[in-house]
Amino acid sequence: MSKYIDRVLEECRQKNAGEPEFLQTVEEVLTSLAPVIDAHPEYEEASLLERMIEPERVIEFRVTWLDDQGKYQVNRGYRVQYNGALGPYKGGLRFHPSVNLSIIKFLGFEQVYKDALTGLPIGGAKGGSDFDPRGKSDGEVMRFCQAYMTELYRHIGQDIDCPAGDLGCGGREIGYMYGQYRRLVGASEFGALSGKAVSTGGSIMRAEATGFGSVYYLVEVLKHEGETIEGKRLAISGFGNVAWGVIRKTAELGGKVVAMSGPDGYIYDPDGITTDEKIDYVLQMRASGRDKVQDYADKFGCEFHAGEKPWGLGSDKVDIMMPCATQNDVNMDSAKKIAASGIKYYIEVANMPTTNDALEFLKGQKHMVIAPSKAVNACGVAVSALEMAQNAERLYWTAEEVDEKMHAIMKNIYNSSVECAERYGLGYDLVAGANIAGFQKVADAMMAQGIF
Ligand code: 2IT
Repeated sequence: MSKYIDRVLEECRQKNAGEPEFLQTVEEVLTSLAPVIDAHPEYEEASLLERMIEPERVIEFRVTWLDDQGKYQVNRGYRVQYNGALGPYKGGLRFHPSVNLSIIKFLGFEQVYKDALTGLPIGGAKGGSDFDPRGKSDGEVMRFCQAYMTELYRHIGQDIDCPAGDLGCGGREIGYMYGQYRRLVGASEFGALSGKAVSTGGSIMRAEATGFGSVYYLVEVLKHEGETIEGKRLAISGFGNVAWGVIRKTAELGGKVVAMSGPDGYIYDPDGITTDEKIDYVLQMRASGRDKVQDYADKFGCEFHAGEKPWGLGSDKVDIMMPCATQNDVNMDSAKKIAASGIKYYIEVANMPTTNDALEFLKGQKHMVIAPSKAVNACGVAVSALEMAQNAERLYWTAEEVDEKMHAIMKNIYNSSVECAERYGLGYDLVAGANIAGFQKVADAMMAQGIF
């Protein structure tokens, strides 16, 4: 590996010792860039990697709100404006008790290269709070969102930074935040937030985009192997918005999700989650706030495996595994089970769902095809950028128009990843290919813009 990368990684470890998730993603991305760095000595002269791993700006703030008992509650808010070389900062807000600076920096770093892969004019950012939306009343969520935006509004704007949702932050939260933003700036500036309701400047298909786009990417992977999604059986983790999109699009294209997990275990439904009733029930389970996937097994009378993940299922039951929950869902133990199961396709969907050792191990399995989340899940942010475009021209596009663009963007991400890996002699390596394709776009823009 390039000495330059080694040196930058070592400095990064020293400077950010308490940030394991952030170090994990920096290591994963930088180690895959060796052939590009070797081919471009000018990057080292320009200290490009040192600049890329340092966020342009980190904003941390107090969020004080009143709960239903009239008590003051204090949370910590973040916005990391990571890299604006390609356009206004863009990326979601995560509301979850696990949120800390390491998690927001890891998500922000990933977002820079994901956003670059979409080919759209957006930089990368991420934000959020350690606020836990579970068990909160609607009024409490609204007051939290208003308090969060009361600080954040001065840092964002349609040409500056456009946040959207992530875990724990969906249409309802974006609506409350947009309302507060509009009151504070005194203008209808739709492009300052994406993931809005279609009635107030949102793009049709934004809610479906991440899950649908992941399946469009999967279709390209299968095509490369001379296969189609018809009849394929999927195991996924998670049952949030992204999982729901994967389930729906897979069913529409003739495949079926047969296993799905939550914090309590996983369900196995050999008939698949394919009917409208079952697919809608996934949404209801999420909205209930119970966080229990067992409810599905109880309702539809299928197997439930308490305390287990679906990664141990064999190739007699599953063809494709797609982690759709959260980071580090698949560790070395799970990866060994996945490799031993005989399944061929491991398609990451959630941001960084695989630990670095597990990812390396899976990449080493010659019978498997591995696809990385920053390419697979990029359609969510891509449709957010399309929402910004619609807002800028004060028009709404039809579902067909948006879907056509989604298809084209995902095909282009897949193709450019394949091309980049081949160009640097790496063969069919979708993981390194995506990192290189994203990196190259950001690197070109940064080099062109001079020192900053
Ligand atoms: O991880 C992601 O790409 C997102 N949370 C979506 C970001 C966005 O700006 O739509």
